[in-house]
Amino acid sequence: MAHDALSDGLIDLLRRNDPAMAALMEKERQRQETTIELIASENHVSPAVMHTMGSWLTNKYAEGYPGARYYGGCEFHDQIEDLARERAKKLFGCRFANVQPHSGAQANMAVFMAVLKAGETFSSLLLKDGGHLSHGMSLNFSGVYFKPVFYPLHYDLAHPESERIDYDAARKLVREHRPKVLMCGYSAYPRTIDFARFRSIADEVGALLVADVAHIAGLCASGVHPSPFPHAHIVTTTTHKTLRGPRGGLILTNDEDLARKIDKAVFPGVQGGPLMHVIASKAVAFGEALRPEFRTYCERVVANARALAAALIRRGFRITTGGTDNHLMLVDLRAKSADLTGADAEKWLEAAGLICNKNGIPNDPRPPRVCSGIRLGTPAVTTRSMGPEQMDAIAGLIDRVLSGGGQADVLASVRAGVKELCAQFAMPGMAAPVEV
Ligand code: DSN
Repeated sequence: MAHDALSDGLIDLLRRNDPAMAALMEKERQRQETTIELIASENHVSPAVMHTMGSWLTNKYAEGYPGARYYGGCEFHDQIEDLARERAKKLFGCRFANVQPHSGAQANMAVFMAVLKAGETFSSLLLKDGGHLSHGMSLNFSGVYFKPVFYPLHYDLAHPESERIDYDAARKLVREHRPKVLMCGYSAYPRTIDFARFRSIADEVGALLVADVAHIAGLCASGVHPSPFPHAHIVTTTTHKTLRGPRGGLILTNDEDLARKIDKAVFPGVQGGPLMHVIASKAVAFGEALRPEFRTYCERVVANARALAAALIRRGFRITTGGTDNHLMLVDLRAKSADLTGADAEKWLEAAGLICNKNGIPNDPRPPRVCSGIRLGTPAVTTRSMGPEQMDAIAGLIDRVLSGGGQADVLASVRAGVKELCAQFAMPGMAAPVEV
């Protein structure tokens, strides 16, 4: 399979300089090309985003911010970071952007450092309900150094809002515990987030509303999911999920005082030198996301998620909350077979070339390493130009694997079907799709 010239050039270079690494990288490229990526937090970046990261910009230290660095030689790095900041602000419609966080967790860490003191209380959703490690998990900095109080979902399957955020319970909890920060935004929640409602809850106790939109950032930026602004005081995100940029983090706000505190918390608070090659790549990705075709992409991501959820429901699977409003869904495998676990499903699907992650479902009776669900997302398959027809085909392949109980002949036959589908829908940077 032919690839963009820079990728092929890199492999040629490594074959001469580091054959062991060349071989591993070629294997990983082939794995990505010949499997269907359904991990909701992953995507395939454009060659421009990818190769900007692999550039001479990695050579430079640029501690500080544009116009106030601690190293010489930063003239063009100042302009690169300014370009990234300006594009981020335009994309999300806000006044201040910090593009330096190395990851979403570090963006959250900087926000905690900017607005909370150790031991202070904040409110968020539990990891097992769809939250995130950095939203108060007991082993994470957020749970070790701060005091989380968790608001619940509706857990009663007979309730019309079952498995969705229980906003009334969140209000009650916030009134009782008076947290300094109220967090919303999740890593396994398939429904629209009501940012205005969360802001009204935060305002009752003078809390800051922090929206971590890492998963839905692309959808928010393109207007396919409502924007966290003007409701959230602070917005954090990663740049590599639906936003389809390089692996990294970003913090946004409209408040000048908060912006100052956030800048200080990122550097020198929790980070040293910024990754300028990644910041440049963020700028390229933001530029791509500002184009009208990015909105079309995000609309197709959501349409594909709905099509995949509906196709799985038709085949006897239960999707938590009954469907999805965004790019992801949680499949409760017990409706298909009481014995089926998320761990087995992930393993069998991977063997068949369908890549996803096991995920607990709300009120899951099994421990997290086993669990009863899988999380599926459509950002990557949509980047490969797949549509609703392919979502139906993928649901059929998933059903064959999971109904086959991991049988080797079924896995081999589905693997062949997956390869056939992948050959028709190229990853960015691959040669044009080939007819099979
Ligand atoms: N680990 C990411 C996810 O898969 O959702 C969140 O950071």
